[in-house]
Amino acid sequence: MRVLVATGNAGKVIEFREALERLGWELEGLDGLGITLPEETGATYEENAALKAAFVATKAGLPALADDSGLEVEALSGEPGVYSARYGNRSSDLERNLLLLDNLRLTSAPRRAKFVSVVALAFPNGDMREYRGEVEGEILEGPRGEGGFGYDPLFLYPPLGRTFAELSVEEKRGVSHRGQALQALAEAMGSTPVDDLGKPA
Ligand code: ITT
Repeated sequence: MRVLVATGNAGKVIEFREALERLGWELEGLDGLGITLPEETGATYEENAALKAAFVATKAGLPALADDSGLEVEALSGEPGVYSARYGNRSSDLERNLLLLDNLRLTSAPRRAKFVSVVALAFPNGDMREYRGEVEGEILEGPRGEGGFGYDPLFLYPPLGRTFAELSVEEKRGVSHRGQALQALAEAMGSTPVDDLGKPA
């Protein structure tokens, strides 16, 4: 089955491909299709993931996968959360990481945080399935590691004693928010005959 990956984030594409390889789907990016993702006007991860996946599935006439995700930091009342990609209107991962560290310097509260991911699979007939994953960790006082993307270098995963940027794609998938959401999707899809996909569940 051909499935479009409705994201402009190259890091997410790598994680989608690695996690869903076993389904045997042909995962394709949006390059060359002339499709621009819609503005994320939703107030929740679920709304934004559905918005992106449904928009692309309808435009392209193919099933489409999207992820909406974010980092929720306890000492910052859950910020940046659903606005993680636009935190402080900063335009790069590095600037957003520096802003997060600055904002945390002002507080002595514990640096507990969680990543949340909602993965949506939309079909051109309007059918939609969504899967959610969450993982808890701590925000370090400085970056560690070269892998991953976004806030990964600041996110310590205590059971492994490493940041997400210090894990391989496979290791990150085994414990991460997105890995969990994609695992739930793969289990549900793996047991669904291809002919039944796209029909309301
Ligand atoms: P698309 O909307 O095109 O998929 P995006 O990067 O804008 O890409 P989101 O709107 O879902 O995606 O924003 C999620 C942000 O949360 C992302 O840009 C990162 O800053 C952060 N984030 C989410 N998952 C992450 C992860 O696994 N590792 C590090 N940062 C992550």
